[in-house]
Amino acid sequence: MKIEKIELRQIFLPYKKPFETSGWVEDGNYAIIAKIYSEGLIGWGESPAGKEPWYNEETTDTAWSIQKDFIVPILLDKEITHPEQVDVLFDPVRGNKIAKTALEFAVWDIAAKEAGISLSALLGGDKKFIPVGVSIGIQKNLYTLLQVVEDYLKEGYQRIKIKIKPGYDIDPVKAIRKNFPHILFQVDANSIYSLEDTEHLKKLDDYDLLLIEQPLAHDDIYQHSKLQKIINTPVCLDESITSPQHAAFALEIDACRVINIKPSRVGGLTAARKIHNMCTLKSVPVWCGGMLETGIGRTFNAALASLSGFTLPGDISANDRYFEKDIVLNPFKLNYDGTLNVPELPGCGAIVDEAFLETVTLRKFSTLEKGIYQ
Ligand code: OSB
Ligand code: MG
Repeated sequence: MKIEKIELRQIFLPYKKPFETSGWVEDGNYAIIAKIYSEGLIGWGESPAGKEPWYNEETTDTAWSIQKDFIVPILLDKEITHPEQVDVLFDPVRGNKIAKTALEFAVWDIAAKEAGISLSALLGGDKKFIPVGVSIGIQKNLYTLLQVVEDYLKEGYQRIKIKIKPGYDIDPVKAIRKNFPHILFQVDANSIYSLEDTEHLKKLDDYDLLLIEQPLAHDDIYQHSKLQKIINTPVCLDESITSPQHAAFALEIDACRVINIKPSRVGGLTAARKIHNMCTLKSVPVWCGGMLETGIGRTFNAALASLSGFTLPGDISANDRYFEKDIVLNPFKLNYDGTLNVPELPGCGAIVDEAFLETVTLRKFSTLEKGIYQ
C-alpha cells in the first residue's frame, strides 16, 4: 500500500459524566483522529492523548506536534507491504507511543481492508465475542458508588473495576464486596501509592480482587516486584509497561502477574500483540484496557481483545457508557451476556459519521500531494 495522503484532526467529544481517577478528572475525549488515503482505500486511527499529562507524559498538543513534524513525514509516500513495518519506521522517534498509535492503527485498518477481512482476522483473533467490564471513576460517596455498580451489573457488564486512592480504597472495596459477593472485581490506583503503603494495600487481600492495577509509580517496575512479594492480590501493570521489553522485564522479576495491554500505550497493535504473545507463552493472563476512546479507537481494542490470550474482561465498554453521541454510525452495544461483538466488516469496522466528526473537530491538518500544509 502506498501512503498517499494523511489527515489529522483533533476533536473534543464530551463524556456523559466527568471521569475521575486518583490524580485527575477528564471531562471529554480530546483525541487526534487520523485518516489515511491509500490507493482508493481509507484507514482510520485514534491517538487517545489527554488534554493534560496526568496519565503519562503525552498530551494532545505533544502528540499533534510529534505527528505533524515527525511521524507523518516518515509515513507519507511510503510503500508499506505489512503493517508491522510501521513500528520499525517509527522507532527512530523515541517514546511518544500515543502519538504513534493513530497512524499505526490506520495502516492496520487499510491492510485489513486491502485483504477484505476484519482486523481481528488479520491479527489472528479467534473470538467472535469478547467479555467486557466497566471502569468506574471515583464517586462522591459510597451510596452513589454502590448505585452505579448495581446499574452497570444490571446492564450486564461482567466485571467491575473501580478507581481507588488513599482515603477511598478499603471502604469502597469492602462495601462492594459485601453487596456483590460473587462479582469479578478489581481496582486501579493510577500510581498514587508508594512502597510505604504496603501494609495498607495488603488489607485488600481480604476481598478476593482479580487484581490491583498500577499501585506504584508510573515509571517504576522494580518496586512493584517488592510489593508483589508481600501482597497476595495479583499486581497488574498499566502505565509502566510501554513496550514489549518492559513487559519482558516485569515478568522476569515478578513485578506483576497480569498485564493490562492498551495498544495506544505501547505505540499500536504490533507491540500490543507482541506483549500478548509473550504473556501467552508464560501463561500470564492479559486484558485490554482503554483510554475512554471514541468508537474508532474502540474497534482496535476490540480486535486486539479477540486474540486468545485475552482471558480477562476488558475495559472495552459499549459506546453509550461514555458518549451521548459518538463519531461512528455503528456503536458497540452490550450483549445480554456481557460481551461485545467483534466487528466483522473488512478493516477495523468503524463506520465514521464524517459530518458529525466535522462538528466536533477543533483543528485539522492535511498533507497534500506536494509538501505538508496546515
Ligand atoms: O488507568 O486504565 C486507566 C481511562 C483513562 C486513562 C487511564 C485509565 C482509564 C480507565 C478507563 O480506567 C478505561 C476505559 O473505559 O476506556
Ligand atoms: Mg489503569
